[in-house]
Amino acid sequence: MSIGKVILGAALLAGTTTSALAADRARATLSCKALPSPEFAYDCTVDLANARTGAPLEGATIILGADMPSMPMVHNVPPFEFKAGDKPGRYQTHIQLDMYGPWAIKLRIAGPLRDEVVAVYQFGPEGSEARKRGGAGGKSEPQPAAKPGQLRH
Ligand SMILES: [Cu+2]
Repeated sequence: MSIGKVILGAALLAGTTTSALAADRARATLSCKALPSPEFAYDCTVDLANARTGAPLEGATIILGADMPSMPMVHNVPPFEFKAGDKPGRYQTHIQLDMYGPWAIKLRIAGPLRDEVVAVYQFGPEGSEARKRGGAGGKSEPQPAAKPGQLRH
């Protein structure tokens, strides 16, 4: 029994899996605007499309989860569900964070297709801004070191 055969088999399987998923991915564009009050509340819109065809995805369920990659286990933000917005493929919700800074936003999508999209956005007094992905887990971004007992909220 050759190791070569096993590796080839694994490579073929990986290739098949990748292309099958690629046909079914969603493209989600998130944009959040700060609400006048309360603090750290945002009105968020997602434009959802089939990544392969570009067609808007209607009738989807989208659940948003938020966490701070720089502060694991510190925040406990509940999930928020989007409702249909004012045009095909557009969804809308209000979310409540508890501080400004970089948030990893996870969108769990179900309905016409199933997908999970995660991206880091910088949330500030105006709204959200997509962050450029630098290496693994955004480690290239300078972050103030979080010392125990000195987390600022
Ligand atoms: Cu935090």
